Amino acid sequence: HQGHFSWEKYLKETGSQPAPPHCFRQSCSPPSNDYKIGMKLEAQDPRNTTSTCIASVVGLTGARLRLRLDGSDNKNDFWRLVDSSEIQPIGTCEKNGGMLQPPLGFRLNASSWPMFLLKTLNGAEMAPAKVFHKEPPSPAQNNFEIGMKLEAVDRKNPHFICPATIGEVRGSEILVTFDGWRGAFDYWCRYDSRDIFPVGWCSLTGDNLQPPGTKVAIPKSPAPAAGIASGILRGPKTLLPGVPGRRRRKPGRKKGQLPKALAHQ
Ligand code: MLZ
Repeated sequence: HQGHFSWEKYLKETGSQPAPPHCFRQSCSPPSNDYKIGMKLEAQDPRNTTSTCIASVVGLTGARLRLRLDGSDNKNDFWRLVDSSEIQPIGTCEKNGGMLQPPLGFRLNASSWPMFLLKTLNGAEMAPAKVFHKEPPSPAQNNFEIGMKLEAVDRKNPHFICPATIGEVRGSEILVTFDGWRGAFDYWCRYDSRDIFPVGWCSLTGDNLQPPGTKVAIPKSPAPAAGIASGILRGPKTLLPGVPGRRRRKPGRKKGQLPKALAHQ
C-alpha cells in the first residue's frame, strides 16, 4: 500500500529525475514472492557472515522476506530479497561440505546445538527450490549521478523503503540521502547494493513505500543575508531543492542544542 505518496507528483514538484533502472542490481521485472510464513531455509547470519544458519520466514513484504534465525531471539529479524544470494534451500550447506552453525547469540548452551538443529528441522516446512531466484548480475559500472531519485532501504529501520536521492558519487560508491530527514539516515554504499531500487519498485512488488520526511534540509552554505530576496527564499516549509529555509531556534532551545524532534529518532 502506497499511502498518499505519488512519485509522479513528487518528481514534478522537485523537478527531479529517477535513476534509470539499468543503474541498479535488481531485475527489471521484480521476482515473484512465493514463500509462505513459517517456511525454513538457510541464511547467512547477518551478524556473523561466515556462518550459515537455519532461518524461518516470519513475514512477507513485496519481494522481500522477514527472516528470524532459529535459536535466536525476536529482536534481530532481518530482511532479504527473494533473489538474494544470502539465502538458499535447506541442504545446500551440507551438499557443499559445510556445517550449519548456531546463530550469534544462540539462546541455549552451545552443546545443545546438534539436538536443537534436529528438532527445529523435524517436520519443518522447508522452502522448496522453486521459490528461490537467481541473483541478478551487477551493472558493469556505476551509472548513478547526483540528484537522481530512487527507493532505498533505511538501514536504521530496514523494514522501511523510502524515497531517496543520490547525494554524491565517488568511484563505485554512492551516497544515499533520504528525502526530508536532514541526513539522519543517509549512508554510503556500492552502486550495486541490493538495498536500492528504481523509482516504482515498491508499487510493482506491493512493498510499502514510506512517504518522504517533512524535515527541511540543513543548508550547506550560510542562509542568504537579510534583504529583499531573503524573504522570498526563506520559505519555511518548502521541500523544493535549492531553497532550504533556515528556521529560527525556538525560544528556550539553546544554540547548538538539537531540536526535540531530532533528539530521539
Ligand atoms: N524513528 C523514526 C523513523 C524514521 C524513518 C526514516 N526513514 C528515512 C521516526 O521517528 O519516525
